[in-house]
Amino acid sequence: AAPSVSPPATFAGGNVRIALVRQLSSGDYFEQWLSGAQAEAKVLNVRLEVSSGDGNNDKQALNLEQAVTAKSDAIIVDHGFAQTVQPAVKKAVTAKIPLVAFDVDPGSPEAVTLTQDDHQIAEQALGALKTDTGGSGEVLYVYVAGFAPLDRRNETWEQFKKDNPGIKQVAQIGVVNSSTASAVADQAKAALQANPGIKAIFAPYDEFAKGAALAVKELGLADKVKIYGADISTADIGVMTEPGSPWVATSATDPANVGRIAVRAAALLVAGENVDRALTIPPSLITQKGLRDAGITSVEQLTRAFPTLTTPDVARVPWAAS
Ligand code: SR1
Repeated sequence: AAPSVSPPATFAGGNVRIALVRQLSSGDYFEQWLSGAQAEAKVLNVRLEVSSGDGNNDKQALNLEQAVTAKSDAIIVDHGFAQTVQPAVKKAVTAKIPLVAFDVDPGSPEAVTLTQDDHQIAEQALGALKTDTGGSGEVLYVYVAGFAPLDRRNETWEQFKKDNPGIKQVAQIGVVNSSTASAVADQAKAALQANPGIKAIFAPYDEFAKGAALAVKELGLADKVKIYGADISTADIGVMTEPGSPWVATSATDPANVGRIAVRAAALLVAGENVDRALTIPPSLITQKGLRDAGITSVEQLTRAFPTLTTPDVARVPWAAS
């Protein structure tokens, strides 16, 4: 649709600067998220100044302080640990720089928080696990504490185990670094060899699920052990749909859409527009069978099959075409 109003004068010269301060940048999820954010920045004629802590929380905090010192017009904080991010967020609030916090608790009510519905992500994946296992069996769980989305998914997992006493977590593994999938593959191999009764793996991050899939395939267990994950990318769709793949279900948003929303919310704040303080993006359950039956091979095709993965009304910018 055509825009309903003209852009505010501040946006005319392309000089609005939005700092995107990331904790992590490698992996399919983070790459797609960035491409969405960059595409939206282009549409809105704003400069997106991107930094990454590359997994180093102190470096991310420093980058955040630098964005404050540089008087960015708005800041998006993408992931991070509360204790390292919150002191710098306070400085941004004091400097009256509008801030959007994605997947990290900013600790300041002035900031807009953006999340995927992580409880629903875990519920959808675990619903599939329960259906397939009949609600009983040994499960390998992949988790690293401290990442807000993983912590929320963990809350759902803890409740799920209480509600389903037939489900037994026999091992927990997990690592987040610049080669998460291969590190998780090594850990998963060891856990599967030590626990031959495992029939399901709950791996609620696509790098975890990819690593688990590698381990299951290498051990020749794909008929016996199924994987329930989170997130989606074109590469993930390839892994899920390849012949004999053990990755049977994932619950996901479209990461590029979430990146777009972050930039829209930041731009609205720069323009002094109202933005809901908490933006939560709902996921969809994507199954191996659904992908194969529909012949879906890319995220582009997926978003056409699941129109709810695109949410143009969340943080809609009235002066941008949609
Ligand atoms: C290390 S945290 C990884 C998660 O962040 C995003 O919320 C993605 O959904 C991913 O699973």
